[in-house]
Amino acid sequence: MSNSTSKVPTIEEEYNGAPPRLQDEATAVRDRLAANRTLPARYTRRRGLQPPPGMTAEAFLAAIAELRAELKGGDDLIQINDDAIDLVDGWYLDKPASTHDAFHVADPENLASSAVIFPRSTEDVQAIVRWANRHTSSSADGKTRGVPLYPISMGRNLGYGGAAPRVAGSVVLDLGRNMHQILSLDGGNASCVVEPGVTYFALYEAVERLNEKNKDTQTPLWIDTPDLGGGSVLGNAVDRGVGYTPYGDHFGNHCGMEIVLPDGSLLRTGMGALPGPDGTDNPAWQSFQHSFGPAVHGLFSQSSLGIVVKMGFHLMPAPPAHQSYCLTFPREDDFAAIVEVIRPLAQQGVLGNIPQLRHVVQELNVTGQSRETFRTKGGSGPLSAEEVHAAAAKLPLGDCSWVFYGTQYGPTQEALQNQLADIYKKFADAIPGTRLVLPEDVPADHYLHSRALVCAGVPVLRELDWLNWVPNGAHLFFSPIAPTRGEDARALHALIADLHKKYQYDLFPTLCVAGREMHYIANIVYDRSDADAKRRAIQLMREMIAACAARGFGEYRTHLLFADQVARTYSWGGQALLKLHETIKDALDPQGVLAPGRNGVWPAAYRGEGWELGVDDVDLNVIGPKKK
Ligand code: EUG
Repeated sequence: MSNSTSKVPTIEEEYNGAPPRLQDEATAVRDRLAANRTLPARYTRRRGLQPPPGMTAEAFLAAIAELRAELKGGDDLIQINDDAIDLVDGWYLDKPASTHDAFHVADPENLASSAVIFPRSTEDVQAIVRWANRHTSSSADGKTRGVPLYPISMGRNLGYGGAAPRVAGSVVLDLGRNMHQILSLDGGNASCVVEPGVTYFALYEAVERLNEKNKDTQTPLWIDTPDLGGGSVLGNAVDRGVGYTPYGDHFGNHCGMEIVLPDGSLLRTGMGALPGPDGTDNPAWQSFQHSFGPAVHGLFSQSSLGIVVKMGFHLMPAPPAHQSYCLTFPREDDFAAIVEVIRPLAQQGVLGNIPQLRHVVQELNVTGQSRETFRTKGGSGPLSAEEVHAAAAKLPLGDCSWVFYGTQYGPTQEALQNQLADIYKKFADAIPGTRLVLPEDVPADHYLHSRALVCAGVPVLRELDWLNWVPNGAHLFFSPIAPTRGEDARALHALIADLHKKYQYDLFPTLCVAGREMHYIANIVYDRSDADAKRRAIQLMREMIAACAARGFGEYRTHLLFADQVARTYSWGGQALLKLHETIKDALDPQGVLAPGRNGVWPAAYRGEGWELGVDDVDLNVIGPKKK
């Protein structure tokens, strides 16, 4: 619980806590966010317990009582979200509200769950899935469906829906609380196996201990972390999240999963499908991602086809030397040229990692100060370009328009200096006014130091500072993919910038640029207490999704409430992809118990009732089937 007089617990005290090295920083970040909150810390429910759709509260509570008896776990294993359980947004390192979306974009009760279950084991998860299939109700047109379950790992998918289920009244399976063991850490194979509740913070600490133990005999290992370290390693990977070392493709670097299928049976992917001798795990389970026959592992990422309870990952042997740096570019319209320089460098493997290209406005918000701190011209709404540049001029990087944050890895510092000189020259030749900035050139609290840690696999908390931009800060990510090409970059950026202007939002573009594609991440930061700001954020998302799709740009991931719209933009061949997703969903989960609606895929027992939210759905305070 947030309590501004107490320290954030450490990871030794609570599995969801902060690493000891970041305890004071975490406490300060939390208290700063709390000071910017004008909303009450908790909201009382107005709608009371929301049972699963089609089930009465009585039938639901009777089913829960049966499960409670079956699990023999006592009261700690199941929380019923009735009037006794307030909605608490909390903050990032609290166990984020598994009652609703802590970063609600509409009424927080619109995505409220009916109950939260905290399974202790794979067997518990199997029992819960079988229970959900036994307790059926009827859809409006008479189709049989089970209790909707919504599995989360840490529930920290903030900006994409957090811990909230897509169908209000679903039962959240909070896997993290009781399933947070690192099941294996194999220095020789450079791999690990984790449960859903293992955070980047926790895995980092464990790998550091292993490195210390083996320091005389083995190259140290790195993990790969996204921008924030509190998330689940497994959860982020199944959502196809991104990190910044050479192992930054999290799903791509997984190796082997154990999965509870929607009928409660168990599956192992990869070499784990072949039993090891005498009941052991297959010796190559964390060595080879594939098995034999049609590949199925992809079916379990961004999906509702199974609950991943164990997942293996490769770990990167630390390079002897690494060097982070930034390059600054003076003009707004240098953007396309920057992207053109990155493409060949990334394709040739000259760039060491997935760099971030950020607009200079992020130099402002990552200081953790509010927008009003930088306002000089009066008024309200987004800062003007003049205000942004005037403020940037006073910050360590000075005035510029774009900042490239890169990292090189290599055998020696000398080799890295040569690489840096080559990279700088490529940019400077194409873009007049390019400047190179090294960590020693900026103060200790500059963001470059935080990036340098992330790019060396050290998880941090720094990116939360964005949220102070407005009071009650929350955010939504808009995350389209575009080819790494100047003209596409320019077109995409123009579409997004125009719509931000129309809906009066500051535009915060961060691009993660690879050799052939780039993830354009626009972070929409809004005030959770401001109903008008929320409505504008929703309209902005809806119009960006539609306008980008019309130009061929589609999202790699999205918030729950926009998933239907995004899924339906992938419409080639008469919605061939969505049709296949539905066919597979119906075959594996005929009663639709697992995460109905997740990523836009609705089970047969929900289709045709009007659950899907489309471009015109802007009022999201109450969501549910629309009468046809
Ligand atoms: C970020 C990157 C992401 C994402 C959300 C946020 C980075 C923000 C590449 O994917 O999905 C600074």
